[in-house]
Amino acid sequence: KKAKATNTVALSKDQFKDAIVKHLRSTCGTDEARANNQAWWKATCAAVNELVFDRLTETSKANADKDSRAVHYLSLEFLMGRLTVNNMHNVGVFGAARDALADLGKDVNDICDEEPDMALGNGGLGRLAACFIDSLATLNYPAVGYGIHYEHGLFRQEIQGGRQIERPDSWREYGNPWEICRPESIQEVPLYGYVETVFGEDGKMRKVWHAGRQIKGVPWDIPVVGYEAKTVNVLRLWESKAADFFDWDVFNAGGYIDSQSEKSQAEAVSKVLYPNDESEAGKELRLIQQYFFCACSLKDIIRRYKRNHSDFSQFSKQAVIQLNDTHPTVAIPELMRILIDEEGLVWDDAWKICTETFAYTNHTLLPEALEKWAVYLFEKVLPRHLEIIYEINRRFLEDEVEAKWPGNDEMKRHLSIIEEGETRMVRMAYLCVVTCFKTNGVAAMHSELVKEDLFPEFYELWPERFVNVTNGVTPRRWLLACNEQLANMYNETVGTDWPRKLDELKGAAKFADDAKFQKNFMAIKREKKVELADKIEELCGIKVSPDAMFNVLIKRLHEYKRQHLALLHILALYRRLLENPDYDMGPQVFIFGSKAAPGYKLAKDIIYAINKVADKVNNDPRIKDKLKVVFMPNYRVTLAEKLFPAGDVSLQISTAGYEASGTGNMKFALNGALTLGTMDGANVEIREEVGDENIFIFGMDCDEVKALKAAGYNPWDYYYGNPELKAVLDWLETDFFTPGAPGELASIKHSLLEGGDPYLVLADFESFTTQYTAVDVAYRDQKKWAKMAIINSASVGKFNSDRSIEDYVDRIWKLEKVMPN
Ligand code: 26M
Repeated sequence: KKAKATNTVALSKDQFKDAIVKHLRSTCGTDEARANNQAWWKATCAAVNELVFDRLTETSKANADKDSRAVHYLSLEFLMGRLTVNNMHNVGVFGAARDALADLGKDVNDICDEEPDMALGNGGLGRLAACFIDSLATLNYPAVGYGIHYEHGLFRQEIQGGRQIERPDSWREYGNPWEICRPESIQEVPLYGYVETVFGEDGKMRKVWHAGRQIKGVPWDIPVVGYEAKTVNVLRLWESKAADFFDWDVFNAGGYIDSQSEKSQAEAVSKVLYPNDESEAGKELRLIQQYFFCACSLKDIIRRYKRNHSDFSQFSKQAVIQLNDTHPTVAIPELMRILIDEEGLVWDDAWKICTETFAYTNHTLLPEALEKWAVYLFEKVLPRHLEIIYEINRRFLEDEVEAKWPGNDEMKRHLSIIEEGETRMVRMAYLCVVTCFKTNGVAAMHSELVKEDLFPEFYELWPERFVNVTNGVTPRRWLLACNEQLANMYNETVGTDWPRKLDELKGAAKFADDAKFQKNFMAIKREKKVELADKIEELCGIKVSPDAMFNVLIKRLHEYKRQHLALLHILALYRRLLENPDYDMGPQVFIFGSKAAPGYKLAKDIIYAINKVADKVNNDPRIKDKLKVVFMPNYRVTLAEKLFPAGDVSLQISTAGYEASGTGNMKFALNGALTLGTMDGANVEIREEVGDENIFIFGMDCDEVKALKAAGYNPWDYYYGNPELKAVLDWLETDFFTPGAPGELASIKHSLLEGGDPYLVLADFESFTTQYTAVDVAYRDQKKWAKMAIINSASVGKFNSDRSIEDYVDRIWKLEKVMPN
């Protein structure tokens, strides 16, 4: 019997069929006989939208009527992926749509494959925002996501001759059926100019910011559909345009060309997502992007607040604003500016509102990722905001720091929001911690490090401000939609409530030893591996066996994530196989997917090295297909949906203390992969949930990393101390992998030796290879493996992003549900 994947039916198959056919004609201007897949997709979306838009309107009405407190999630990134299948599941018409399309001679997967990814994010931080708004809607909490309507999302990656090439991503070139433009809510945003001090009749001093430019923000709303919920919230994304009144004089005076350049400068603001991840660049346009969307969003929040209130006394009761990392920090001085300069509040009242409204999530401890903006840039672009930041800082240092550490100028220098140096800088994270009523880390271990290592003095000042909220992922996308087979098996085993109450999967753990259950579970895993193997052959021309163990490493490329540790390990296995054709190892496939920031040289070299090693290994008849290496191009949400269900081994191998949480680790475990990882981020909590016997931990823990660094880490000791490690590193310098071009892969070796190996790759190498052998042995006992995989999948209910959201609501947001189901 085939269980249904979704549980409520809002439309019958026949109703859905009629709706699609109607929309082919009325929305797409075609008909069943002439429509291509793109038209079929758009007509299908239009049919779904009939339900979505109704609920959207109902939700907005209910929120307005009840004047409910809402969270405003400010994020420069929302990595949404595709929406069609997700929205069909969430409104409960996936089955009806699939069957309707089948009746019409179309395969639902082919049709939904027409949708481009909405890739308005780099990686973990952006995808987390997408999971969170899904959970907020599912739990019926009033929430708005605010971000930028980038014309181009994260670049599309092509691999040419083994190297990454970046191509522009144009996700809405041919229209996006999910977005609605709201011209009635356009906002104006000032920039540049100067600040004038004026004294009023009453003798009071006021500040007037005379902006040098204005641009306008046009809101586009994307509905966020709660799973089997009444709520449809919105993700409001701002597009920049030239202000209407702009330079019509110049235009009319024959300055058509000049006015066009003003127009293109205004439009540049929302043109493209910055493709950096964990590193900041300090570019003026990026600061303008940050201010642009914060200013638009605050105006929008205040406009809505003013519908029901005549003063600001209730503001912080009605609105909480969550800052997704420091990227939207400029919202703090902007709200101060609005309250003081425009609304006439005094400093203390405005400050109180800010300190009760903003909360901040920290996503990284990496020093190079902590945002700092040059004071001179601020002064140029946002002169009034700089003044406000100075005043916030002055009061903080003279009142709070002075009270706690009297007369300690060194401490004042150390904690100042302004870093004094050759170029004076604004420390955005300090501004957040000084203002926000809560600062949270994203996994238990990370939140401890935020207190102890990142902000120890601030923690001493305000211990109650620091909290943890462990990340999570939405089980709707990351199990229900991407792994229909496993979803159906769980429906039959534990019932159909698990997509909301993921803890219910625990009910399947009692079958972990059951031979039949194991067989079915492993058959599903194999089916997903076959699907992936087909995709690999199609995209990479590499044949891999679904009977091999699939080791998967998918995430942004960064030294701290240590993709090159996996590569050194592959070289070691390759060498062992060459030296001993009978080397005892089951067949292995290593699958990588990763984008490098375009300016990150070593990251790009690592991609090149993976591809060159892959070429050699995959075509070496001596190792008889015992080892395959695959680099899948253009890793993105849609590819991830095929990779997570097919992984046997989830590689989570960052240096302990550097990966704040990780969320891919959760998606793998949920789909029955076993983690081979370090004691880092949420791996620590996954281990707690699945048990030490069902996870493979290797390498130094966070304290050992700190101790080794303190003692003076010398990578050469490991190089000379481990002949296999020396051999694989030396191998990279030869022309073995790059015939005729020795040295092409040498930068990796150099970064690990002369470069000092900042992430201790060499120190963890031996432990990794040893633990890998244990994984290989475990995998070859398929009954034991099945048991461990089932326990993993059944035990990770904690990592439901609904739980994360309930934690945010409890500890920070204090919301109430508005549209109870
Ligand atoms: C900075 C400057 C200019 C342009 C872009 C950036 C930038 C963009 C994204 C900096 C950092 C960005 O993301 C950091 C990130 O994704 N952190 C990850 O957050 C996840 C969700 O909390 C965690 O699971 C990961 O461990 C953490 O690395």
